[in-house]
Amino acid sequence: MPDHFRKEKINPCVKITLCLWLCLSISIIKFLWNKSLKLFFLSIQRKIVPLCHYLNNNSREVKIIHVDMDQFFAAVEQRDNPELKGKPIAVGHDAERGVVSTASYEARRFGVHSAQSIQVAKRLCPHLIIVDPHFQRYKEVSAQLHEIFHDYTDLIEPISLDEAFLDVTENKKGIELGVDIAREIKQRIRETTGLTASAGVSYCKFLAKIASDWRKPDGLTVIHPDRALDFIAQLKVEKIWGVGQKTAEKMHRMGIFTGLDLRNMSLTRLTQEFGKMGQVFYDFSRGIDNRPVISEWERKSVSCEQTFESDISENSAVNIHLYHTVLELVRRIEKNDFEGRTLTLKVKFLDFQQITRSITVDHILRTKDEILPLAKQLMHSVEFHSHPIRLLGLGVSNQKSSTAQEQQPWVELELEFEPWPEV
Ligand code: TTP
Ligand code: MG
Ligand code: MG
Repeated sequence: MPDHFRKEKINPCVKITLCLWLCLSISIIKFLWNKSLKLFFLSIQRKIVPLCHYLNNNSREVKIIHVDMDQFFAAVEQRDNPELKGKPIAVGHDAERGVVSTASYEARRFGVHSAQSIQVAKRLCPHLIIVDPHFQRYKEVSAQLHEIFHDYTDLIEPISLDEAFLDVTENKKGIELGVDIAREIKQRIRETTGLTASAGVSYCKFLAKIASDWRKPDGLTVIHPDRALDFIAQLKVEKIWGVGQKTAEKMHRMGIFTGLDLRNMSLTRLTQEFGKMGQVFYDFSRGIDNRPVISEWERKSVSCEQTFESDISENSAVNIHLYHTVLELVRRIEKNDFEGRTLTLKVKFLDFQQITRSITVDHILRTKDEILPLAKQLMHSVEFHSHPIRLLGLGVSNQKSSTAQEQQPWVELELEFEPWPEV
């Protein structure tokens, strides 16, 4: 046999060295992947995905309609009692601590608005007529609206009783233009309920919502993809989703007044100043909003959570934060018209260890006075003096009625907690 066909025996020492080298190289690649490459690819992905989605949205010509009823509770009251038509009315309980749910447009001219104290409203508008709310009627109208929406699409995301997003890209009637569907829906709402609605049409939720508010009452506004960037450029930042009073003031201090000013800010600066919302503002200012319309989205829970700048372990600090978390939770329960019977406390400690504690009662949890004592009771079971807290969350779930036997105090429960953006 010629020499070059002879198998060369590899020295066992060389074999072991090669194996060791291989293991070491794999470990180094794994380490690098975890530490930096992964972050690098993630950051690229964060930039590319919204862009692709945006382009994809445009090429598919997604059509989203946002419908919102005009002066909803007040309009129902004026419809059902013609004597109230054309008059300044506020819906709410005429009590010392009563709050305005909504005001008719006649009353809004005097500065009366939702969430204002009834007493203040009466001072602003001396002829104001206060009307008790009739929630059953508002719910009935809401059901009628949804019946109409379903004739066009099943991709409906209700936001509140008087408001919903509809994805009509593929609609049941095969109507090509979103604006034609919106016009038809408005017409049918008027015929069926005797009330007016405003609608906005665009290729994403953020713009459709702004559009429905653009020409209230009885408005219909379309923001075409080709016009979106110009439209956003002149938009006051206060109109942008997620920009509340505090954020708007901060933006003004940074010299940001319009969508164009926002677009001129770097992503780094926006995330430095606004945390997670920085990315959202960055995208919105470029007309990018890839949130889908989630059909018949039924909330299984309502929750909120807050991470503290410095960890807390003092009784007084924990009590104050618990109180504020309860207030935020109550606000969200009201906003979502949510009915749940189980309260869950979530606590994350300094070392990132996390626990949840839940308690179920036999009535629906709605008010601060109902929730705060339960939250304190749950907090009582948590040892935090030697174990400082970095995050506190509260959530309400369990919409089904529960009997006394079903009550399971102190059980652990997993809830998807929603972060609590500063708006
Ligand atoms: P909105 O749609 O915010 O307000 P609106 O329909 O009264 O007026 P607009 O024409 O500007 O849309 O809210 C819908 C209903 O939700 C409103 O009629 C009453 C209720 N609501 C409250 O109870 N409290 C509130 O703080 C708000 C904002 C609304
Ligand atoms: Mg409305
Ligand atoms: Mg609304």
